[in-house]
Amino acid sequence: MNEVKLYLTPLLQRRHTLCQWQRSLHALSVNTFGLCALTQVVFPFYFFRLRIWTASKICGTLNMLQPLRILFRPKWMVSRSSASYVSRMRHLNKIKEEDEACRAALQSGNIFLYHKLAPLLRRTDSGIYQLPALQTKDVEEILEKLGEDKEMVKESILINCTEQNEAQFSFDVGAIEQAAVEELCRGTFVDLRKAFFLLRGSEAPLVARGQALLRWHQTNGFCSSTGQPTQRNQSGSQRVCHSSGITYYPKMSPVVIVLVSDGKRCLLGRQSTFPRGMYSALAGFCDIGETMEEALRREIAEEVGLEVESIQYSGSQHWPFPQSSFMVACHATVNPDKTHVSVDKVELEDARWFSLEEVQEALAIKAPPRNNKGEPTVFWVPPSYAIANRLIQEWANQQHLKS
Ligand SMILES: *[C@@H]1O[C@H](CO)[C@@H](O)[C@H](O)[C@H]1NC(C)=O
Ligand SMILES: CC(=O)N[C@H]1CO[C@H](CO)[C@@H](O)[C@@H]1O
Repeated sequence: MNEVKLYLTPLLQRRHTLCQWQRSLHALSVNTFGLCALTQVVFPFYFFRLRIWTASKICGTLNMLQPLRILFRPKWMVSRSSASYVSRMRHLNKIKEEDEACRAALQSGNIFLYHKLAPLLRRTDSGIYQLPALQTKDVEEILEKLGEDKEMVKESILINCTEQNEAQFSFDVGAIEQAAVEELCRGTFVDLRKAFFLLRGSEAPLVARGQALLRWHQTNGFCSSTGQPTQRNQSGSQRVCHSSGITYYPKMSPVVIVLVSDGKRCLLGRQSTFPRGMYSALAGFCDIGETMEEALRREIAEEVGLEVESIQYSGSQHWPFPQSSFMVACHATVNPDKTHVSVDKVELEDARWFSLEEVQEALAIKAPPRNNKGEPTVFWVPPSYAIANRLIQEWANQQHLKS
């Protein structure tokens, strides 16, 4: 079990990037398979990492060795906090799976309210927006005040649990008049895109996950095989059709997002639906049966007519717009002698190469520029909460180090 602790260390000791986190999970899942019970959360990453492993083979031995580095972490890095992470994940898994445990957790848990999928935000006196965590009994009281059945609160869906092991749920009050709930809760229901801009740090992934789960339940009420209604379990981690026996799990669509570089410049594109002046890394859905690397090469060939030479994995992110996507972010390079871009105008409005200076200027813009009529269009990139921003930032840092 010492080994297990060792692998968990990089995950818990410091605030690691998601990339490193997944790398750790990979080492954990490959090397301790059978030793420790892997949770449902780990499994998808296990398979996912195997694919990245393949990707790193393509890229060369350097990347391949990355998971191995974790094996050689010094002993002193083993921290006490690993126990609390494990117990937290086990607790979360228990309330996910066991209806009775989930009902009990709901009684003492926190609820985030949504109205037709728009989360409730509250503005503090200092002008900061927060995601108010309501107690279950408060929500029951609100329902009663508005003449609704307080038992409705049982429809809440488990999203996560806090570091203090308090369960967090999301609950959509879309059937009730919006203004009445807002008044009682001293908050406002805000469209998720706007909420993403207003919220800071860790609240954005939480609010996105809460919305994604609510949406999934709202759109998966019937079995696609028999047409019969499906029944959820208490936590909302699955829905079952009792006449066909099919179990449905919340889904994400895998999307690969890639920043292409020719060594000196990076390639950014825009769709006609993007806000004026905004360019981003190229992205596309993975086709069924494709590996991530295949999807990436195909998308770049299709969209801009370039052939990718090497791929490097950067990180991943759940992206709630327009629906749940699993964004896998990579850097890719092309041959500096073969950089002619031919844009597929059906997919993209424009795509072109940008210099480091241009990119640095765009990264310095912290809010969408006004771009009033008549003014020249300002080039800008997606905000920091989007993984595209992180790719662009990483590329700029790397270029900076090179020069
Ligand atoms: C879930 O909670 C843990 C802390 O218990 C946190 O580290 C993690 O980021 C949370 N996940 C989301 C999607 O908010
Ligand atoms: C009511 C219901 O369907 N509960 C199910 C919730 O999910 C667990 C497994 O994850 C099942 O064992 C329960 O029967």
